[in-house]
Amino acid sequence: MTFRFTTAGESHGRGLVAVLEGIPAGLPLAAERVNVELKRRMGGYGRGARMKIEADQIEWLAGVRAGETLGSPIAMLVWNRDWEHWRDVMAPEADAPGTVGGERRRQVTRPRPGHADLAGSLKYDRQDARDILERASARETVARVACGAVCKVFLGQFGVEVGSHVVELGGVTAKYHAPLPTPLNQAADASPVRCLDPDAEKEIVARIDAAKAAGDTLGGIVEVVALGVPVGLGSHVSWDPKLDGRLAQALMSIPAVKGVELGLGFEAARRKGSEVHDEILPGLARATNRAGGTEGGMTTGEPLVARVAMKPISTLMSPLRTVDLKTGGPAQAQSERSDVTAVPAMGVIAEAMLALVLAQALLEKCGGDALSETKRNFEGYLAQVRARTPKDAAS
Ligand code: EPS
Repeated sequence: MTFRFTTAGESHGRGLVAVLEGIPAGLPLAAERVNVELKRRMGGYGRGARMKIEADQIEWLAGVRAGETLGSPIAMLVWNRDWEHWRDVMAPEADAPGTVGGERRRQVTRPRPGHADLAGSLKYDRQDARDILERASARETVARVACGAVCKVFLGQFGVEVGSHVVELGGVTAKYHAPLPTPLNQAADASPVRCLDPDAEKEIVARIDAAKAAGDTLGGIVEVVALGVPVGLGSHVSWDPKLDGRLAQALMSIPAVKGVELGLGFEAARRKGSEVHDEILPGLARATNRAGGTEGGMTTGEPLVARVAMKPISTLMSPLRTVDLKTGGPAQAQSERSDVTAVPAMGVIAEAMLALVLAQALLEKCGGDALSETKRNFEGYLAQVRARTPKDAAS
């Protein structure tokens, strides 16, 4: 069975659609399990007024019956409440009310540096950059989080748990000591910026307030973690099934993300081999997890640990220089309502992307049209791995 997902929808359009294909039949699935993730994504100190308008919830369109998946594509719909205010601007009809001389209200012709506005307008030959930014908007990640939430429920059946926390925001670095609290998200979600260090949290909130007052925006770094991942997901045999590469692509595709590290990441390049590699102990456990849970493009059985760096949001209330595409003359970039930071929300999106990659890799390993079949295959594989573990593991 092919595993894939796709999304459709514009930020101020009618709504967002998510389609996820490849989840086996028989997975117990309730809308609340998805909605709880959508709610988490809407949170975080530093979000703008838009999140006060929306109340993201899914409607099932397909793929679920009587509280269980059917094995068919799962389709979910999230309406945009804000669409009511944008009906004329976003109307699909050519002659929508408010269209004067073919031009819509709220045109964007002064592209924001850092956003998709300019490259998209040129590539797609659009006069109004709204044709680009409506889809480039991070609003699309609602649909990703919906698909990721289904994958989290699926992974939960195999004892895999995904969480995240903010490790840096606006230049403030959080201090925390391993091991991470469990459940990680319960601890992280208790903080307005999803940070485990209360001192850093205070400083981050202050920096967000200062950035807002200055009309500026802030970026940061999130750590996303998967616990309970079995050894051997992904493969070394070719470039494209390598799990580390797939994780990097999935996480890098999140809007505004500019860097992804696994384990020590860039720091590994600065250390000697003896300070990087994770020694193998009796019982095949590891002394450390500097690799971040992958070796040779496969999971090691240790926690998967990725760090994801997000640049500051490109809509600035004190705008940067740009060019007006209508006149060709210098101008100030468009400044519209936006967020000061969305780093806490990005952690929730990173969890979704990680869950999507892991669910696909687990299904590649174990297959199964029905959850019962996937579970049988999973147990069989774990038994095979256990049989390879030396009997005197504890010594
Ligand atoms: C975004 C701008 C803001 C954000 C939006 C992403 O929206 P608006 O222009 O409607 O105020 O709130 O993010 C979301 C709507 C969301 O759900 O995350 C942008 O320009 O990318």
